[in-house]
Amino acid sequence: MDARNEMLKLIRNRREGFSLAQPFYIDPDFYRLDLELIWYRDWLFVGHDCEIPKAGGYFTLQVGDYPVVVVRGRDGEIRAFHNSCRHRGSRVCTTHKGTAARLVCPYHQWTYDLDGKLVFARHMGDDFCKDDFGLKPVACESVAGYVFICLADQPADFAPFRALMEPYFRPHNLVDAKVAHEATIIEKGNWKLVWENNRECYHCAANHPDLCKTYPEAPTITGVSGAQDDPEIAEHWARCEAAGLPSQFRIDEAGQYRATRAPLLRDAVSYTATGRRAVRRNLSDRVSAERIGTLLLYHYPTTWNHILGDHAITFRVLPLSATETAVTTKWLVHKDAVEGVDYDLAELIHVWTETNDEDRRIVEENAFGIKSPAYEPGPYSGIHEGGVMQFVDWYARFIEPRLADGKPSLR
Ligand code: 3BY
Ligand code: FES
Ligand code: FE
Repeated sequence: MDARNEMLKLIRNRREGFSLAQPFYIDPDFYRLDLELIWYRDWLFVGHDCEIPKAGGYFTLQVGDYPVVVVRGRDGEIRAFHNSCRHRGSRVCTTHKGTAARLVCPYHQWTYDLDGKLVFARHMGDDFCKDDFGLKPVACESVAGYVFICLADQPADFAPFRALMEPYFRPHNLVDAKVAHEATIIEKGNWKLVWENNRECYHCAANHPDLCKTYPEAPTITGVSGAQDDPEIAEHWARCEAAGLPSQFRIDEAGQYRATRAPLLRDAVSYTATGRRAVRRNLSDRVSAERIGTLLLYHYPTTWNHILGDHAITFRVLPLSATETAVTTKWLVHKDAVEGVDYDLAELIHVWTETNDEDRRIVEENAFGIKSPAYEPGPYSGIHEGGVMQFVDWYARFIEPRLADGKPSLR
């Protein structure tokens, strides 16, 4: 049976409330299907506007087989292109990030303007038409300081996500922030294991000693419910909303993204050992850091986020293979906050550097055990792992119709 039929069968026969069958976490053919049916079709968070504040600023990334470059044009617009030269296909931008007046291919120096137009190609003859060989565009949207791309020819409508997310994020002024630090770790586990781990705090008390000083392990915070089960959360939302900060739990119909604000323990302001702020200057001049807790956003399959009053921590997930996933974390502070004066970098990044490493170990042990021929799907906790079930349900519901839609997939 080919992988597509096998996957469809396993999705249709899966036991709800149980983890997925082994091939979803280890099989290279299932991984290709994830790439084709999810990663190459949906909106993906790639980075922040503030990372490329000036014309000519760019960053690159790799999504499966696709190298992509994201660049700010002279008109201030952020655009994305396939990072593959229209001459013979070389990668045009070869560094992780940079600044350039024009994008010059290192192979034979074909030169592209920041809007992708080919402006220079040496010795191509009189009948060569440069207009036919611009860089291929990739759909690109920017919302409240977050840049998303979509590799599909016909991307899904981005407007509903924008409408949900923007009011929550706009007050925090991330467009005007700066990245104080970024770190990428490779986790030896399938991207879905990274997400399953992220969507519960059942593991927190035993694994995250530093995070647990300020982040509540209550399933009402990480999971899918909220105020109806937890009066403290209801009170928190009411207070923040009265201060002009949208806070209630909102999730889209398909369950692909949600935003909500959550209180931290003992009114902590930041993820530090004491709960006191890590950055003296607030992220946004319009938002106090006191008693606003953390603004949580996830958008499957690429990002989860914590926005505090003094800084923000954003996460980007990119799959590398069936059994490897890159997680990039960025710590954002006010653009005028000064390291060593307004914040101590080691203190700022401590909790999430540790937490990420703790999560990496958990995910890798999970992946290790799942490889055993003795593995079989196990039951999620109805009390603590509602968020994980929600993720797996989203995945199954998202991929099933695309699998069923019949096109042959594997080369
Ligand atoms: O980053 C997070 O939000 C998740 C939630 C619980 C634990 N984990 C760190
Ligand atoms: Fe880019 Fe030749 S491949 S200039
Ligand atoms: Fe964790």
